[in-house]
Amino acid sequence: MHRHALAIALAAALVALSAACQAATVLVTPADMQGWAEANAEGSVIGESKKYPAFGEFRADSPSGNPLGPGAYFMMPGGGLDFPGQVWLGTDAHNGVFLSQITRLTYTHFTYIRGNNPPSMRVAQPPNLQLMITRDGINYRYLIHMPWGTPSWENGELRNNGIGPLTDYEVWKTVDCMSEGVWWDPYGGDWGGTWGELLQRYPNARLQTPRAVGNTWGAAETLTGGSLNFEWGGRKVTDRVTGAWWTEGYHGEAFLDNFTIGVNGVETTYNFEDAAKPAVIINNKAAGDPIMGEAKKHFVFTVFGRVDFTDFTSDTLTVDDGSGNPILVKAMNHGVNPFEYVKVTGTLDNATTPPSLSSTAEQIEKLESY
Ligand SMILES: [Ca+2]
Repeated sequence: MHRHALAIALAAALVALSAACQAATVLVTPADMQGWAEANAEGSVIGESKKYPAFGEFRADSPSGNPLGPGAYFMMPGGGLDFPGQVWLGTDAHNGVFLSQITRLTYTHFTYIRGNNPPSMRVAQPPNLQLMITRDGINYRYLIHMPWGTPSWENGELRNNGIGPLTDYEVWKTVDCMSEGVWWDPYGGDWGGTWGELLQRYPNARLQTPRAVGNTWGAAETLTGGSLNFEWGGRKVTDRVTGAWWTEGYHGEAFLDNFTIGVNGVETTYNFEDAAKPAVIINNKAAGDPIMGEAKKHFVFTVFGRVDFTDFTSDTLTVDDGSGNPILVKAMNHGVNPFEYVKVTGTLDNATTPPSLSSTAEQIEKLESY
């Protein structure tokens, strides 16, 4: 696309943009955190003056295949064998929600295999979801979800010192915290179990703002001050339940995105990006242009076309604007049918064949006529 055409398209897109929204998808950027907070703590080794910096940041780009790409939240906990570095991204927006009201807890991560000590040893867990709750309005508990590993029981207690399956590294993986992995309750007698078992254990538990901002192990604190956090990097070096916890994120690197929480069936999805991206209208042919490799970091795109039967499922559809250059649209429960004309806005992945657009049902508009 010529620069001139891009400018015209941008102007048109800004008009179209103002008509959109009432979104169940919330854009989270450094300029508008929507209640999320970042925090990190450097790692250290007793007797060493050297520190092991940990950091997290919103990035414009992330590896191909991110359902809400290209931007995402990058996490790097660093090292520090005695006090491992930590990266936190959390919110208190759901304070007061009962666990029994939660109907969905999913997120997507891309975790590099390298890390640990030696570096050839892979990190044991991806960035994981952690919840501060009260079980009765008084007593706090802290719940840590561990997606990876094969849990086993010893003397009625959970053990989970496994690591992720090779197929789960360096690809975008969506974790369903209510059906996968194990919830660990380290402040409640080192118990672990499934989400269903957790609800039986704490039937009246609800998310609760921590007592203080901090990361003291065993205290009702989180480093973001929020009750719902993603945290990566072991805060406790070794635990009798999990084994060597420091291996979880030690010297690891990962991207995090696409967190969805459902409360009584009402779902909110958080899209982590470095900045709000204006929408640009393009024809389908332009989606395959090499310039899109750069442009996709700065814009979302709107395409038009007729839906055909190619790769048609409840979550995917293909649009063709008549140019013979189809675009695959990925949108959960999109609700459109073959032969309908649609206008779709989303994030572009030009590295796929055909190019693909990650979108949502609310970003798809059916057109009366073309
Ligand atoms: Ca994103």
